[in-house]
Amino acid sequence: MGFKFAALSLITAFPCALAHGGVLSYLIEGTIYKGWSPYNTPVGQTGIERPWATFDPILDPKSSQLACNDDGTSGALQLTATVKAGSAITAYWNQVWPHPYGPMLTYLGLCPGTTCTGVNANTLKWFKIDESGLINGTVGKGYWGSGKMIDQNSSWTTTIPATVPSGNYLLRFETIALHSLPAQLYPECAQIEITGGGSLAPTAAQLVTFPGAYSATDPGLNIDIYTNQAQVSTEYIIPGPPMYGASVVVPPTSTTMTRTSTATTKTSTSASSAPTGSGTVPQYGQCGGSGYTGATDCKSPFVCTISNAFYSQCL
Ligand SMILES: *[C@@H]1O[C@H](CO)[C@@H](O)[C@H](O)[C@H]1NC(C)=O
Ligand SMILES: *[C@@H]1O[C@H](CO)[C@@H](O)[C@H](O)[C@H]1NC(C)=O
Ligand SMILES: [Cu+2]
Repeated sequence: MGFKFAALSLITAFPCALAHGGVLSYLIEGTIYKGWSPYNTPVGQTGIERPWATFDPILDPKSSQLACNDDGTSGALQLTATVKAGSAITAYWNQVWPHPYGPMLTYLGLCPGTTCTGVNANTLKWFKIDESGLINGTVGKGYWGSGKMIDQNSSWTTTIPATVPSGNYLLRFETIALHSLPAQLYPECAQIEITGGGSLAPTAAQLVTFPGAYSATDPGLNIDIYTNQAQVSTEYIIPGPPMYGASVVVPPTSTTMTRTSTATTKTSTSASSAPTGSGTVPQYGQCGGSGYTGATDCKSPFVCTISNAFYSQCL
């Protein structure tokens, strides 16, 4: 894919088929769950991941495959993992994931009824529970969520927010590669049942469909990382809706930022009286959260907003 682009040959040193892939397994509370193996026979395959057919990326953001890859329907021996709200899930991509430029995103879609098995992923409303875009440096030369994924043994760990209502969900991990245009989208889905959940439902603005959530003209997808401008720009807008849980607005001071664990259970949407405008963190950039030590002041007119205990962003 994309080998006609001159710049790509500098980055991709191995054949196309090896340069793509997807999520092959999951780790949930100490248990490893098999994903899907697209190049093995489907007969007898059993796991929590929805089946998918090839390592190739999806290049059309309006493709029906964007929900759970091709074809993303339940397998004959489909399993569902039980996960306690507030616990972590790690997804493992094929080693070594080759594309270090682009964001990581994780979504949940609530299934109607008592199981996701048989539910068409295109009918779900999805909300974003985790995202990582340009972490530092510039668009052209910086450190991205997907670079961090590679550094983490080609894996990504997402915490299911404790506030998410219990129920059956499709969990959609996605990595987007920006080394060529059009952008390469790599989504896969797993079936999980969340137990012990909270009562904070996503807002209408946080809910999207796949396809529907993205467009080829989104600034986070229609982006050329090889331009001169990209070598100096530090702004990147992650595609998709605002993050789930980002409804509590707090002043961007470090003392307030540490109070995230209590704030996430509130549903207040009252506007902050915090000053804005003097900061450096762009829209959707991280500005706080447990363990975060970077810049906390948002660019005008954005306000540092808690997503969860580990993440606040400028909205
Ligand atoms: C970017 O972040 C990574 C990981 O935190 C770090 O290793 C690297 O030194 C940072 N680079 C810059 C330019 O700050
Ligand atoms: C790295 O990922 C592989 C799966 O791709 C897994 O089997 C292995 O245990 C992981 N290694 C570590 C140190 O986590
Ligand atoms: Cu690839």
